[in-house]
Parts: sequence; structure tokens; C-alpha cells
Amino acid sequence: MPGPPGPPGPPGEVIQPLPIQSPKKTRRSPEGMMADAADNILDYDGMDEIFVSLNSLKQDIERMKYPEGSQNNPARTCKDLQLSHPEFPDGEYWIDPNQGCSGDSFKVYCNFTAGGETCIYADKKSEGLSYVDVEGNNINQVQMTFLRLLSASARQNFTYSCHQSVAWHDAVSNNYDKALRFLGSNDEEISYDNSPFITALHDGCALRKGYARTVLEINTLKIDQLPLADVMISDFGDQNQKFGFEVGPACFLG
Ligand SMILES: [Ca+2]
Repeated sequence: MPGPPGPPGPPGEVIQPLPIQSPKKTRRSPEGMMADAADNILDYDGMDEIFVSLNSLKQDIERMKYPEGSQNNPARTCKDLQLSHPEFPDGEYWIDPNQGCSGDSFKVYCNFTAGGETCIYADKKSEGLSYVDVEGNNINQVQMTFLRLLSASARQNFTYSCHQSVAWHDAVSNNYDKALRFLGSNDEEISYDNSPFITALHDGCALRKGYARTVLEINTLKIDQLPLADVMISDFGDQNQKFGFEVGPACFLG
């Protein structure tokens, strides 16, 4: 395999055909037996283009090997970017999970500290749950599919702000009957009773007293579950009950 990159080296040899091009003049001389020579000349003329192509191919390969996370030279994922640039700080970078043309690349948040997570955001302007890149553009579903294929786990936080409303554990009844239920991207319903992947990082709403908040983290090996598509709230309807929620970024780790 190392062979192919070699040929671009010879571009210097492009000069060599020059002397051979001198027969070009003789080619115009009327006498025959030049047909073969003419073919050769055409071949050598074509070599220029071949070397240019090889050179551009070499540059493409270099770009793939050392992505910069820029719009023109995006990485496949943040994890890939971290592998080629371990020195890069957490921040916003361009990725192109489906590779090929970079015209459909998009900008994400790379959490290198967390091991190279690729994060997209919930769209605050959307009424339902939908997701956008850091520039607020909707994410192409093909790119989303590729990002999932390149990931081994996915993580997303959900913060519930409550006033006398349970989000996860119900401390008074000591059960999880009123736990929030989520709808995954794969249409799977997940909650306390059927998923081992949801953890309460903080569960202030469990006491059902005054204002508090609960932070749930979905950290799943079932990549298709994220990002969350919907949430169902159970403990609501009584007077004095209030709630609000915030959907955290969905982060994919390769
Ligand atoms: Ca692409």
C-alpha cells in the first residue's frame, strides 16, 4: 500500500519527457513510421495530468490522515481529530462523518476532555425536540447515521426544574412510579423500569418539596436511542405543581 503515495514523488521526472518531446517536431516531418512515436508523445503529454492527479490525491490522503477540523479539512469525528491532534483544546470544529466531499460538513462541539466526544445541541427555537449544529443548522440525517455508526456510546443530560413534582425517585412513596419517560431517536421508550442507562446525577425533585431540580444522564451503548426525541412527564396536574426542563447536548463517543 505505501506504493501509491510514491509516484507523486517523481513529478520531477515530468521534466524528463521534455527531451522526448523533441521528436514532436520530427513528427510533423512528412515521412511515415511516426505513428508509434506520436502515440508515445501523447502518452507523455498525458503523464503531466496523471502526476497532477496523483499529487492532488496525495494531498487528499494527507488531509484525511491529518484533518484540521476546519470547514475545508474536516475530521470524521471529534475522536479522529483528537487522535491526529492531541494538543487541540475543547471547542468548536468541523466534522464530516460521511467523508468524501466536505460540502456537507458541519460544526460541532468537541469535548476532548471527555475522551473526544462529538456534541450536537437541542434546538431551543424548536417546539418539539430537534437538534442542530453549533451554527443552528439542522443536522443532515445521513450525517447523523454515519456519526452513530462511528460511535460506541452516546450521552445526554436532561435537567428537570420542579416545584412539588417528582422527576425520578419519589422519596415519599419510595418508588419510581412517576419517573420521567423518554422517547429515543429509535422510537424506544426508556425510563427507570426498562433501561440501565439512565442515572440521576442529582435528584432534588425526589422530595417533592418547594423548588428543586433533578439532573438525569442517559449514557447508553444503544447509540440509536440518542438524541432524545421526546419526554413524558408523569407527576403533573395538581395545583401548585410546576415544572420546566432543559435538554443538554447529545454527545457521541467513538
Ligand atoms: Ca461529506
